[in-house]
Amino acid sequence: MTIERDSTSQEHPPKQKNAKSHAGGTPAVASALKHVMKTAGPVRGTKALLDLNQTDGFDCPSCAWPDPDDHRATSEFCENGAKAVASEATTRQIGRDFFLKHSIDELLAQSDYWHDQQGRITEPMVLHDGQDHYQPISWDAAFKLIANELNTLDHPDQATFYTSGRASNEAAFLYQLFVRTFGTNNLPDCSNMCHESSGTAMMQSVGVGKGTVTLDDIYQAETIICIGQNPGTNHPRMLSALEKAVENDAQIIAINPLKEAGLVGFAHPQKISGMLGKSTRLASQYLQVNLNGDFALLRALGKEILARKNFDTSFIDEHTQGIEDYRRQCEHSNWDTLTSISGISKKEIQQLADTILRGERKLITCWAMGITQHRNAVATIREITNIHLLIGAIGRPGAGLCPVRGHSNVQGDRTVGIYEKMPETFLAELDREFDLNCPRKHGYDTVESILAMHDGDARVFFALGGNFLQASPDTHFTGKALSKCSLTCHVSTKLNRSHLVTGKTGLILPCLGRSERDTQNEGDQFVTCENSMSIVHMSRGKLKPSSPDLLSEPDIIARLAEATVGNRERINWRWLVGDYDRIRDLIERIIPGFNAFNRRVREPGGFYLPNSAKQRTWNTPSAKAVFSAADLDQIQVGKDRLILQSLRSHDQYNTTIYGLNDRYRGIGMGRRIIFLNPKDMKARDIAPVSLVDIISYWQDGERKVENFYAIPYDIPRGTAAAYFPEVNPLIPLHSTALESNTPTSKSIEISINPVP
Ligand SMILES: Nc1nc2c(c(=O)[nH]1)N[C@H]1C(S)=C(S)[C@@H](COP(=O)(O)OP(=O)(O)OC[C@H]3O[C@@H](n4cnc5c(=O)[nH]c(N)nc54)[C@H](O)[C@@H]3O)O[C@H]1N2
Ligand SMILES: Nc1nc2c(c(=O)[nH]1)N[C@H]1C(S)=C(S)[C@@H](COP(=O)(O)OP(=O)(O)OC[C@H]3O[C@@H](n4cnc5c(=O)[nH]c(N)nc54)[C@H](O)[C@@H]3O)O[C@H]1N2
Ligand SMILES: [Mo]
Repeated sequence: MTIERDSTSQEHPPKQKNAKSHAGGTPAVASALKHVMKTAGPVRGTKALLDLNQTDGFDCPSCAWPDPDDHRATSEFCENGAKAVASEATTRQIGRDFFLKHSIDELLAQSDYWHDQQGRITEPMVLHDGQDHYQPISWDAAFKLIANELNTLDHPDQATFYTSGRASNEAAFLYQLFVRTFGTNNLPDCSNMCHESSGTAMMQSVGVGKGTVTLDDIYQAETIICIGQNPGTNHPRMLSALEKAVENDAQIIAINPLKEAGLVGFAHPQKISGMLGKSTRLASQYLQVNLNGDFALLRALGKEILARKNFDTSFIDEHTQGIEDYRRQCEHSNWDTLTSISGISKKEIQQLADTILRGERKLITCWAMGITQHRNAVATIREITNIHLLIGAIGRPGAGLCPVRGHSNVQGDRTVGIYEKMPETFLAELDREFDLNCPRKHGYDTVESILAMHDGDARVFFALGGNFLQASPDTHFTGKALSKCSLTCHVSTKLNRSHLVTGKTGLILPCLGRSERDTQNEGDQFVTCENSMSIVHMSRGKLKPSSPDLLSEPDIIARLAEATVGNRERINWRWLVGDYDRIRDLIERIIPGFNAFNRRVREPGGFYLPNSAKQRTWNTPSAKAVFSAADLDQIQVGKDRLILQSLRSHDQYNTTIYGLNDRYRGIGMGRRIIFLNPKDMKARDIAPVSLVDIISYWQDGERKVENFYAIPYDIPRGTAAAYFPEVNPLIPLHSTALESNTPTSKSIEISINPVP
């Protein structure tokens, strides 16, 4: 079985043009409309766009950046949000005929791009042991099959239940309730591969695992650092907020090994000036840091601030602990080491210090995967916090920490219990409310789930959304792990590679998408999501469901729960999903901050969940915010090796490939490419756009992917970049961030060999 088919069917070299100097503008509008009209058609497409991100419409499934509290434009979405909606609202469909026509092997030979192009899955499908085609199965039979598998395990811990971050609060709450009633905490999620490092670090430093700022803070900030993040592609609506901040005299600092167009400048696609191609300059200082050089850069910045004695003594005295150890670390570190590791000169770091120390020192730091997916990610995020603590830039207007979340409800899923290590207070509340005896043993996270499946310790894999095979590290190993299961089951909207590498039995349970009307016993329902700034708000789909046989995610979970664990005195699963207000009432009873949930979420725009660090209350053991004094810990690679990061192109949503271009980076018609520094290419005799194989190294041996086009690019020497998920086969399963166990998708030791 070959599972590592290229993500695209690329036989021709990609086209390379100059990278763009700003994001947005008319090309963004044109690209958005093209995708929507082509895939969803004028009627369905236009309706979807008019509802997108409106207070009474549905939440954009593309990212977790918040919508303005007031003054929403009729087009409160971005190019990439429109592509996500087009992909979901497509009029194309696949059902029994499609699966009868295409065998598993045929489907495996197609690219991820092709898979997404086929359309929405319309009915439940099963792949029986030994068969090479999926067949239709009734919903009842599907639930019976899963319940039977689950109930014949020796122990509930032999099943693992993944969640991708699109699930609503209602679906996620019900899901974790079912899983814990069944008897396990095996609730891995995409967050394990995403912002886990942020949550881990922030809990240690400031006692809360979420960002502490609102959009108003962004507008009021004097300095905004965007580090390890590419908002022009992944959070395009953030650019409007940054533009507004710049108009209010904020300085934006970009810290990124690549010159990303969206950080350099922005032409607002919904403003006349933007349409005419006039762009606002965003970053006033662009630091092209070495890959994984951020810790050294931040340590140097702290050293500089301490040397200037320009810190906030009263904040430090009243609110923090540990400054002495941190100061010692800064004093002992040496400028030459810090500048050579970071690749940023002392002068540039001093200029950065000048910027953040001006005015009232209202600093916000925004970060994403460029920080969280390294071995030292947790320590680096604590180092970001150190800078904020030094100048008291947290818990006051215009200042704070802003981990920019990926999936639109990944933060909400955590809030309502999707976590393999939920705290005792939460579990005790579940026990009390539902008269349960929730397991206390921590469950498997994503990497541990893969290992458990591989070792035969987990035998049933269930996924609420996502594309586990392609999103996980070490695609080959993960594929083997999944195929050792007795049952793998996916609740999905679209076909993906995870459906094709199954356990003995494979199931696909097709569900409604965000944009679609969800009708239950008591009428049409809405769901709720929590965005990156802790605003809980409603999302109501209005499009006609793409097939009458689809069920909503909450309904699927309720039926599965009923079939597996049955109703209990205090849980009537099917009754709960008759009206999602009933599920929200339960969330209100269990989770702090949700008081009057059903009333408040109906107010336009929703409501903020409380954030202790924003109030300068520190839920740490010492009740203080904690300075971190970690040792400098830098990835080292062998001679002639490079460090590779895997990132997103402009035409994809994680593993869903919308198209083959990466417009801002100047790449056309290709994904199987590797960006390299021209000098590194020359030193290896690699010609531009020639083919190379990439080999990665880890203690357990080598991994290889073949036939990537080498693209000369403005990237620090000794580093490389290629697209996720094409290079996931290179990421060793055991190469994870310390403390958060997040795969190190941004630092992979590699070498490249020209293809003879
Ligand atoms: N259109 C679209 N939107 C999305 C997604 C999508 O795939 N497509 N995915 C969603 C999800 S789940 C997430 S988590 C977010 C991801 O959003 P991002 O984190 O912006 O996504 P990546 O493409 O992984 O980009 C990582 C950025 O970090 C930089 N970087 C890499 N290594 C380092 C480093 O060592 N130091 C520094 N300073 N920078 C580094 C890279 O050059 C790149 O600019 O986006 C969300 N939104
Ligand atoms: N190398 C590398 N690997 C990475 C990363 C990286 O930067 N580099 N990033 C990591 C990150 S940040 C993340 S978040 C993960 C993402 O991991 P996942 O969340 O598992 O992956 P997605 O690609 O977002 O999932 C796409 C699938 O979700 C299904 N889907 C879409 N909408 C819905 C819906 O409404 N309901 C349901 N039930 N299903 C739906 C569709 O079938 C689609 O095929 O990947 C991680 N993997
Ligand atoms: Mo993510």
